[in-house]
Amino acid sequence: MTTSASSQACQVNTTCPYCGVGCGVSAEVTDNRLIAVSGDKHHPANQGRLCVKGSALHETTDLQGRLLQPQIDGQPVSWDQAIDKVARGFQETIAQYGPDSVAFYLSGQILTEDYYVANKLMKGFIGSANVDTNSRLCMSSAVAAHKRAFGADLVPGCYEDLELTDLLILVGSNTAWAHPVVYQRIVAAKKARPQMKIVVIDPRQTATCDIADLHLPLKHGSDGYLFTGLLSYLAVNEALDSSFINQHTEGFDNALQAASQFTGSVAEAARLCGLDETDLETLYRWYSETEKVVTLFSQGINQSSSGVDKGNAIINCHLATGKIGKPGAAPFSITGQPNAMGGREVGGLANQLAAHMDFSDPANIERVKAFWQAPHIARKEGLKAVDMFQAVHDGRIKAIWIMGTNPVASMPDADFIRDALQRCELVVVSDCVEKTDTTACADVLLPATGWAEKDGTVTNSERVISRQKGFLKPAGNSRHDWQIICSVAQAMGYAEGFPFSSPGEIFIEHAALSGFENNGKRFFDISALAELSERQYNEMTPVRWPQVKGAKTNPVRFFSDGKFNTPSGRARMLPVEPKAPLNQTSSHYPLVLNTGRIRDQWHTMTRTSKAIRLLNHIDQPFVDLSPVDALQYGISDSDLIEISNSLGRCVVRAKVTDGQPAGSLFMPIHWTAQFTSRARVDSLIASVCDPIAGQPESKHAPVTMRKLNPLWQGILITDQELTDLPCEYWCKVPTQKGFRYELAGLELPENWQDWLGALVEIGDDRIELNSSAAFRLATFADQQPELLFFASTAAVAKKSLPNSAWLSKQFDQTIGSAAQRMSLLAGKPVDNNDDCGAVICSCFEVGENTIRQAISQGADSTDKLAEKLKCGSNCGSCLPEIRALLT
Ligand SMILES: Nc1nc2c(c(=O)[nH]1)N[C@H]1C(S)=C(S)[C@@H](COP(=O)(O)OP(=O)(O)OC[C@H]3O[C@@H](n4cnc5c(=O)[nH]c(N)nc54)[C@H](O)[C@@H]3O)O[C@H]1N2
Ligand SMILES: Nc1nc2c(c(=O)[nH]1)N[C@H]1C(S)=C(S)[C@@H](COP(=O)(O)OP(=O)(O)OC[C@H]3O[C@@H](n4cnc5c(=O)[nH]c(N)nc54)[C@H](O)[C@@H]3O)O[C@H]1N2
Ligand code: SF4
Ligand SMILES: [Mo]
Repeated sequence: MTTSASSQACQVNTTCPYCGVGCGVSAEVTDNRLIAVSGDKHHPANQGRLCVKGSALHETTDLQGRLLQPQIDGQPVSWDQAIDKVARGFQETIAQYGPDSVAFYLSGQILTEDYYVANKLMKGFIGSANVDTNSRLCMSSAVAAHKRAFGADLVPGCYEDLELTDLLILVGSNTAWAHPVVYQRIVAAKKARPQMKIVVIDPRQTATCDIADLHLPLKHGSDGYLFTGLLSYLAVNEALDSSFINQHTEGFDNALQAASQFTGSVAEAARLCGLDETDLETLYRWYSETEKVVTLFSQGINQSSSGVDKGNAIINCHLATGKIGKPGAAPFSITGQPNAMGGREVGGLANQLAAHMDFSDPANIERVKAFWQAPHIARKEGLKAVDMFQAVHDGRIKAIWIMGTNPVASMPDADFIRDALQRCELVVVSDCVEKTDTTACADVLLPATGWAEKDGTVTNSERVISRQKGFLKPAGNSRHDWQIICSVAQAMGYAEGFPFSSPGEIFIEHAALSGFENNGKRFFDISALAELSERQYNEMTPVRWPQVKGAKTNPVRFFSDGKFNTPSGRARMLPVEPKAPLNQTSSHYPLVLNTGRIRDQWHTMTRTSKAIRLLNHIDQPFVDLSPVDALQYGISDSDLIEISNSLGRCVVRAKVTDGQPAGSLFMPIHWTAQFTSRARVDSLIASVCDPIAGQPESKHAPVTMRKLNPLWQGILITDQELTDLPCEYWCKVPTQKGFRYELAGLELPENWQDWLGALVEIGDDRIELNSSAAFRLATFADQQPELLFFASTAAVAKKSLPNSAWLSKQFDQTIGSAAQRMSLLAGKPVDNNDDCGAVICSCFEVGENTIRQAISQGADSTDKLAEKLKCGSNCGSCLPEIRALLT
């Protein structure tokens, strides 16, 4: 931390709390306020870059909506009361029903130190392994594939490999939107070495395809066939590395036999994947001809009922060709959350014990027990997320503590999850936000400090451990997650195991455990960091593990020496029998629903929705569908669409796009009941899981759709935060000074004013316009708009409703003159050039119309557009869309 002489201003180096790229952030702080952020030039992950979400961090740290005080049954209480309630609740449940009647459900977004104490409390002191995390929904297939192949959950490579490689295969990963800074690094590498080939494997044509030499839009869930097909091809075409196979692997024959049995020829593999044979052969040929290959995979692989096998099918190909452990050559599972890796290192999954030790070896259990001096060590695996909530639903688990995750929105069969929590005797939720779909089900709410307030470490996708720094005071009465857990542990009588007074003390114990009786047996070893003083911990710069005590050097890449973390030291190749997704389409549910992320929002939007400009890019829940399906179902752009199956029903806007294959829909995961009437996408996802990993098949749900025919549509802008509006569709969009609600109804209100009056107070200083087809009303206080309401019957809505972005701007302005008032009521800008269109570049708020205009005036490249409008020149996330406009 460097403090300037003049005031309280200082610069703090910390880490971004969003994705697993793990970018270093320089925060400029003055008087306990975060003024600005920039990329940390010295951080190895981003070298100064930030994406649009990272660049907007300083717009998300205000206290609006924060949970600031503990609550029991909705009433504010003191910390002592809250801790006592949780500790007694857990103790009494355990006393009556045993340790497996309680559970913790954690998150890849809490810090390593938080994770460590939660895991220690449950597995060493309560005596159950019912600790699972949202990483189950995210990384557990990759974890299991790593353990099967390498003997431990090890990511062999690092980001540099993505730049050094000659063939980069991005499979089931929309890197451009989900890992934007890694994507920027890839774009720069491709620019410097255009001969480097990039292949995207994804049923949809995503923004990531923008830089691809080849896009393979395979059939949903068919990746297993693609990679067993590749292994067969490599064998047939003599592209194997026999000496690597012989010296460093086992199981090759079985793996190849299975591959040949299911996908013996390119033609067969192409047929099973629904791909053009020539295209598939191109990929196979490139793979066999290229020494340096990286296969980067993400949720399109992991979130599958056979995700572990898919991971191993990918790894098999790298092992069979020796393309691993070398610069520019590796299978690369990229992590989603900022600290899913840290959680995995701690052992915070129900089938792990601690520090890369699991329950399969009794010696592990004794070792951890001795190290922790644990009074009640867990001796068997606990319940994985889906099974855990099933047990909550049927009453086997009676008390659950949820920390840093929003399962009522993000778990499959989300309505069942809500139901489970409503039945549960004791639901404790730690969150930094007061109102979420999950906090709504809590008996006890514990206010956690948020990013900028909390202190500890996170590990990113390339095994780099970085410090997150608490540079703002804890908001209200919030406390750090590790502190809350330690207080509960102490109140349960376990003070001796939880004596920690700082995250540094916890980290040092975690580091020591990783080295305890290790002697090279466990590759996860950060024992050198157990020597850090409190000061060194606080000043720690990013460091990649392993960090073995006494080692002269620590490897950047694993397996460079051909040694794996298995008993034989060899990597295991697995026989993979590819499988289709478990739930198939039918005549009732003929469409496949695919789900995932958008560029500017983070998960359930509790934080990113605070940065207004992040809602400029996409502000409402939507479904992407192909022009073919649009025609067949009679759907046009922005129509209101109902997507449903036997589990649930969602209502969203249609987006017709060429990038979407026929028969397949795509919905974002972000919108919850806090933001819209009905778009929790997980209410449509069945809880079918991979049998080994327990990871749900979140990318594949058979559904049907129909167009809804609203009788009216409207826009309401007010400073009041509303939910459950009385109409078929509403969507809340935070604006600078209030909230805009996009509305649509299937029934026409008898009287607009009454309808509105039931929701909000209507002031006296008002202007209005009332006709049979439209109703408009604006109220003012001191020349400031207080309420804006525009509603029209469907027949005229398209023409008569004003542009939402323009109307939002009016709400934030002084409307002084009569002319301005009339223009507002007319719903039209005085100057028509005011409409810049949908925002493309969120960093500089540049709209589509502005960009189109500049293009027509001769700015015919992204560089020229950047020079003229600055668009695309900061984080670069919007470059794919700008390029699309240029063509
Ligand atoms: N902006 C933003 N970034 C994020 C997040 C966020 O919420 N917002 N979340 C973070 C987290 S936790 C995670 S886990 C990562 C996820 O990062 P990604 O996995 O890259 O993101 P997703 O959008 O979930 O899915 C990736 C792609 O998988 C494709 N896919 C679906 N089915 C299949 C299939 O059968 N085969 C193949 N090959 N592809 C398929 C989808 O079409 C989608 O384009 O993103 C992280 N980054
Ligand atoms: N259909 C479908 N479902 C999916 C996915 C998909 O692709 N498709 N993706 C899955 C994946 S990969 C993931 S990772 C999950 C993500 O899903 P969730 O984890 O449920 O989503 P978040 O919104 O990140 O939830 C984090 C919560 O923790 C709070 N929080 C933030 N920081 C802290 C903190 O420091 N301490 C505490 N105590 N609370 C904090 C936030 O306010 C928020 O309420 O969704 C999964 N669900
Ligand atoms: S890529 Fe963006 S969201 Fe991910 S860590 Fe970097 S700045 Fe944060
Ligand atoms: Mo994730």
